[in-house]
Amino acid sequence: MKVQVCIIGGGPSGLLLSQLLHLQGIDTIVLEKYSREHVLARIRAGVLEHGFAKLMREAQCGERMDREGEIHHGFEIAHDGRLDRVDLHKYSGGNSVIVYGQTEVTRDLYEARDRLGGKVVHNAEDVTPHDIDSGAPYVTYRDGDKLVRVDCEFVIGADGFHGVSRKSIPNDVLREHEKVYPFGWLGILSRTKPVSPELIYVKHERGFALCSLRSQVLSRYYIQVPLTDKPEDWSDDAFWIELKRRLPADVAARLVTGPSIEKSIAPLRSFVAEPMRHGRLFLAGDAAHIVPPTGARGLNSAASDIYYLYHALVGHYLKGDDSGLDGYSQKALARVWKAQRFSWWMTMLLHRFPDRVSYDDRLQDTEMDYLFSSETAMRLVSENYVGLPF
Ligand code: FAS
Ligand code: PHB
Repeated sequence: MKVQVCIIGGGPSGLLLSQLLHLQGIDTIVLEKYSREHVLARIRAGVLEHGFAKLMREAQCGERMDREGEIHHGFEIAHDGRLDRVDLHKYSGGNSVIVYGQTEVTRDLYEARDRLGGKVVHNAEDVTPHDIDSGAPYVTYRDGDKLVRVDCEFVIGADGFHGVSRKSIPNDVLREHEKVYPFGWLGILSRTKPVSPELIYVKHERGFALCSLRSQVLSRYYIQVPLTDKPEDWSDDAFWIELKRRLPADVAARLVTGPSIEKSIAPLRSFVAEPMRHGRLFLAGDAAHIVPPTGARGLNSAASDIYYLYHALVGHYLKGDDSGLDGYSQKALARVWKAQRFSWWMTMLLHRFPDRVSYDDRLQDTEMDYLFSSETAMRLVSENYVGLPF
């Protein structure tokens, strides 16, 4: 089989790029390790930057997002028993975010690929890129006992943190930068009315918490837990009791609790792999970078990679211009590192670090005081949260 662009990974990054390129007449195939059901069973991101939403609309996948997603003009931070609001709309020059789950984004992308007759292969085993530093790369995968070869001109590694693509870059070329945080997020999904119309990030002496949502009947909550905890260590009741202890009293009093329909613990890490290109292989999304979810930058960092790759490949195929491809890694990393910085800053501001000293506590208090007493600080947080320009 021969295509122009072979995309490894059928998550949001791979699907969005495949859809955008297809609409420009560029032939792609997506090779996904798991079944569609498996991919769609994942509960992940919840907040979309306005740039991501724009890209979904350009990919003809934004209709349900615009119908069912919620536009949020701000969020709140609970600290020292009180709530303060970050007015995103006012301090970002009129921008906002859309609250719409990654699961639904991925579902919309799969359905759009189906509508266009896009080639998406599920249960592709042992996907392996070959000759990526030649002009004729190819990718093999196993379909049961059959070995399939896909000849292509470019390979896109959109296969997430645990994928094969990043590992295909030679060790003497690849540089990895990582910071692992000494705690995780225990998250639950419950068919309950959200405690607040906007997100509430919580800084508390017992640990971080987050009140989020997927709709007005589906709530998403998180609490910071030690890395040694497992989801089965936490009954629903124990989770609700702990969440209430971290919320301001008036918020806790109106919290609607109910059975969890999903419960998981996500470790927190900051990670960047450089460069994001080697020969004809280009990395995008979690294959190249990971952020702690505190700043809601994970999925949104993938969006700018896809935007740059989309325009670079259109430049190559439709205009004979390779400047986008040649400049991709540097341009993508410049924005990736800004998202890393913001996610690290939000994580340092809001979490209780096991090895903290009193100086750290006072620094957190000072950061919080500065944020809510300075319009400049508010603009800085707002422009990062709604998404820096692509
Ligand atoms: P993905 O990991 O989503 O997709 C990669 C795809 O490649 C997967 O479908 C995988 O099955 C496939 N794959 C892997 N190896 C393969 C191989 N060898 N061959 C073929 N296919 C292969 N971000 C936020 O903004 N907010 C959050 O709250 C948040 N929570 C998260 C919770 C968890 C547990 C995780 C893991 C991530 C979370 N993220 C969050 C980040 C997440 O949303 C990612 O940024 C987003 O999934 C990135 O999308 P992709 O780059 O497509 O990677
Ligand atoms: C979520 O709704 O899952 C979510 C929202 C904002 C974050 C992290 C997670 O910063």
